[in-house]
Amino acid sequence: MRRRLSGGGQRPAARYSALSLLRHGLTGRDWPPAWTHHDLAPSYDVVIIGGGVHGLATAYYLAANHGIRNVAVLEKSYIGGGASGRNTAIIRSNYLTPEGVRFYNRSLTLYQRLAAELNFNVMFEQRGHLTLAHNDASLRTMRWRAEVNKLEGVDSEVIGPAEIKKRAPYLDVSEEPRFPILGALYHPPGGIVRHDAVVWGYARGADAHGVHIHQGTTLLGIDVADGRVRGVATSRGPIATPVVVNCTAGWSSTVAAMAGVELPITTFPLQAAVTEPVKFFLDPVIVSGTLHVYVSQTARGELVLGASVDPYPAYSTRGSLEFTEEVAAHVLELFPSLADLRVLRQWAGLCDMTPDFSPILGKTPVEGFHVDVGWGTYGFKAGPVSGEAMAQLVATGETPAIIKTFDLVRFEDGRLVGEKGAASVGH
Ligand code: PYC
Repeated sequence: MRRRLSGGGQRPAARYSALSLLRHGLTGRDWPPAWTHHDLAPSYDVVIIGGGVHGLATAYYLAANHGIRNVAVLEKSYIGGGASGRNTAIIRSNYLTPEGVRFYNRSLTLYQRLAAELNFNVMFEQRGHLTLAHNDASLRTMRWRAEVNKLEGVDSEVIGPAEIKKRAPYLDVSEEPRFPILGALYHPPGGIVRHDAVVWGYARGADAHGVHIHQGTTLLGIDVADGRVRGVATSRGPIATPVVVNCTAGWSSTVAAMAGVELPITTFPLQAAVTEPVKFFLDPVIVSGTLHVYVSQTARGELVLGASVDPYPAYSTRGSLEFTEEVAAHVLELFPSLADLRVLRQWAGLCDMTPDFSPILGKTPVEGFHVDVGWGTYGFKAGPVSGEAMAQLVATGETPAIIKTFDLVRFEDGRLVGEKGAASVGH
């Protein structure tokens, strides 16, 4: 049975004692819901489309930072069921452009304090991040990134094979591989987070502040009249609202088209896989752009493996044998001793790629219709900063400085923010 949380803005966690946690954990009974079910209200001050990390963070910061609580988050499936639950949860801020570094670093700072802010363990482990260079061109880009990072106060440096070996002893740094490792961009603050926990933490926090989270609610249309948003049509009925924030991934251009806004986005699947768990041996996240692969080890011991986006635009979230074969071959070039490890699962998420590999954030030509989209393969790490900035935009009507450069009109003005060089892998 679903129960309404009492106490208005009271945080649900405050109602647990250590003893009740133990009782719930052992019996599995009577867990109070972390967020509540609501009927659809006829109107909201703000409607957010997409119940992933971006949508829920925006809702949370609207309520927590600006006192705007009459907010609905519409999610057509279950929260975190889209790109937020399908990424490899890598957090880092070692980007290439000063704007990108500043932006992602604010997110990393928010991630560092997120567990305390939400009173929810998001399991952020800052175990370091190594981007390997296998040729002179990559080494040059790593040096470039390291210098931009340092200028922005971000801890990043290029290290050689001996230092790499100390940080990841099982990596093959010998001369033997087809692509020997010449060096790496080492980024100590980088790491991994538990993506479900981030989504659930924001959802619980937003709910405790009075936000309505509507799962199983599909957006059918956006009502625009005289150049401004009036409301939305949903599978559960219409809602009147002056503000709609598009926080979707995969369907961002479809949603924008409902408001008559065209986005320069192409959608590609990005696959990932997880192996059986093994004893802990890998501290940092390892990325190789040349081999198109990234590897991290979870607290449970599984290896999480990822690669480039699929080579064709699609909306499929199915895995492919080509991916498994390629990712396995490339991981084994880096870690030959993993040859007997079994892949347990693979999946795909959808990535909305923009021409410059930077997101699109802010206002659109339709008044009241805002976008937080175009994340390509960088979305999850940007959830907190995007939520914070989009909430500020909605609350004040002013675009915050930290996202100004990522506006939609940059594609008309030719002000691209090229971040392809900071991709985990070549896309
Ligand atoms: O940008 O760190 C990243 C990343 C990892 C997987 C996909 N993108």
